[in-house]
Amino acid sequence: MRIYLFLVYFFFIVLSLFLIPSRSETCEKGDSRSHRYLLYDVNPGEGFNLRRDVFVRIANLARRLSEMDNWILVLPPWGRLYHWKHTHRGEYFPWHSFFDIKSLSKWTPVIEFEDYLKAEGPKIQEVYMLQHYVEGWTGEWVVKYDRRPCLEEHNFREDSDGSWHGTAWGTNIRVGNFSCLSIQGEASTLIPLITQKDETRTVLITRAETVLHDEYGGRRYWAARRSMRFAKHLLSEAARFRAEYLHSDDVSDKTEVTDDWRDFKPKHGTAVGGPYLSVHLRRRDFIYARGDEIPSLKKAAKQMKELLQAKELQDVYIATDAPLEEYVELEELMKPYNVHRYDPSPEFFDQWGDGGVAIIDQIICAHARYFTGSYESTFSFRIQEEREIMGFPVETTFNRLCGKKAKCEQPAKWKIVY
Ligand code: GFB
Repeated sequence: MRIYLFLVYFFFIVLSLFLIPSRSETCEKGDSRSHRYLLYDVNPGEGFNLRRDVFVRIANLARRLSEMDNWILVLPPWGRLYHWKHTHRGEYFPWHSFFDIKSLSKWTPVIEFEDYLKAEGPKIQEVYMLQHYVEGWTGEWVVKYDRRPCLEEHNFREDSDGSWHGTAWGTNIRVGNFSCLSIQGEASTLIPLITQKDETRTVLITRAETVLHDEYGGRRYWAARRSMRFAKHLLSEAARFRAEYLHSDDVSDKTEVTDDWRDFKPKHGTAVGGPYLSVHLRRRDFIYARGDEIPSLKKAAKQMKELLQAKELQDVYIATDAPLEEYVELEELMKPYNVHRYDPSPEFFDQWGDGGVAIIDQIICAHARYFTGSYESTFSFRIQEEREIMGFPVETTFNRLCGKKAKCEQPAKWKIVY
């Protein structure tokens, strides 16, 4: 009898293992009303690659929230940025235009803004616009935030019933509460505020660049960064160019990656790179903003030639925002070496815009045997990170062109950690 009871008990235990869904299954298949959404935005004046850095900060906040409850990060569409002169006002690129959404979701659950609108409609319960303290940092560093009068203009207006309305990424939205928040702290400093009311399911943080990284250069920083893989259509267009003009492919360059970034942890020195030098030469506003640190075209060409000679290479790929006439001048100065740049077809440009071209430039620079960038450019920093992720020797990555200043400090080596 005892044996019989034991067998019945055992049968029910095994059955329950099959019938009770796992936590991840309940999250994925759960009613969307049980989801909570974190939206964020960045100061309109910030460029593409600082925005990518802010994503890492907020992805790590979202990850912490998703460990506590069913939070999903909503990806802010890419509109016309200051440098994106070919992108029309009112035109928005969803994240899958540039990045691999599945890959991002392996770090923290994400959805596009258009899918948020489908799930929730054009409304958000709480909007916080972040700002610094008007009095600046006083005394020693303490982590804090306070609701304060707004220091800057914003596009949210209060209605007679105490609710608000405004626009987000070209969509009119209704807002429950809007407030300005002076903050001194990291992204996770916002957790108590975001989670303070159980009934709050949708929160938008604007000016998200105001908060710092929780651990810049740490494991979580790199995990979020590694999840930021480029969209496959951009990777294959860059691969086509590399094969056609630079004798470069992932097998011979030793830059093959696994499908899932979580399994990919190469050692420094694994990647070799294609037989070309790559250069990110930032021009335009940098000539005024970082004058002494940005070389003249002549000085840039001299440094590139020295590198080509030292590395015994014949080809240089130049990623630059320089106007065409400057690039033509550079080609002349670089003779007899072969100079390459990515010149998008009108179809490519129509479909993926300035952002698509910037990413193709970054992918090609990231796969070179040796890379050198521009002083304090976030465009160059993201290329350096890409090379760290692929396992290039450190000395082939953290380099920059020198300007007219005699002292030319090379970039800090932010090495990958797993
Ligand atoms: O990416 P980003 O923030 O880097 O801004 P910085 C530079 C923008 O210029 C990119 C274009 O998004 C591109 O649209 N750009 C720059 C390039 N270099 C290249 C290139 O090699 N190829 C292509 N295709 N496009 C910050 C600005 O720039 O510099 C700030 O974001 C401010 O607004 C600051 O101006 C001084 O960090 O280089």
